[in-house]
Amino acid sequence: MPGVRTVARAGLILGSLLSPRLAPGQARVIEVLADKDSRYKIAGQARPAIEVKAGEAIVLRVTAKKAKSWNRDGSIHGFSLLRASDRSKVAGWDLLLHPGIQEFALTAPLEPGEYEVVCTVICSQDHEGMKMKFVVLP
Ligand SMILES: [Cu+2]
Repeated sequence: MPGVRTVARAGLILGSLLSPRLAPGQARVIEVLADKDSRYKIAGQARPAIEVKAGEAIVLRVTAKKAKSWNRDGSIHGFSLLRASDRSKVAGWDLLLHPGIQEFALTAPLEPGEYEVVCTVICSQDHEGMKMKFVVLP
């Protein structure tokens, strides 16, 4: 059944586009590029970092470009949020990225402090360096 997965994914994408949580003007949109050189990039930032307020509603719009290798499920990069203190994962922020543009409606952690975004897909020999600072302000 070759078409089934495609249809399921199209449904997911359509569903997220139509979701009321993504209504324009209600959440700040943060745009990130997960690039083919295994680096996160944000336009206008030499050292990309994300700053959010505790509990802030945001829409993360990620453009993902294939690097050297990818997961069997087709994901080419990850976007996973860790607490800097103990490297534990933040619930709801363990994202797998497919080629192209994806939007995620997310809520910032309630606990202010330093976090780190890391890639969870072994995307190239430079995968280990695919990380980005993330700060939650009170
Ligand atoms: Cu990656």
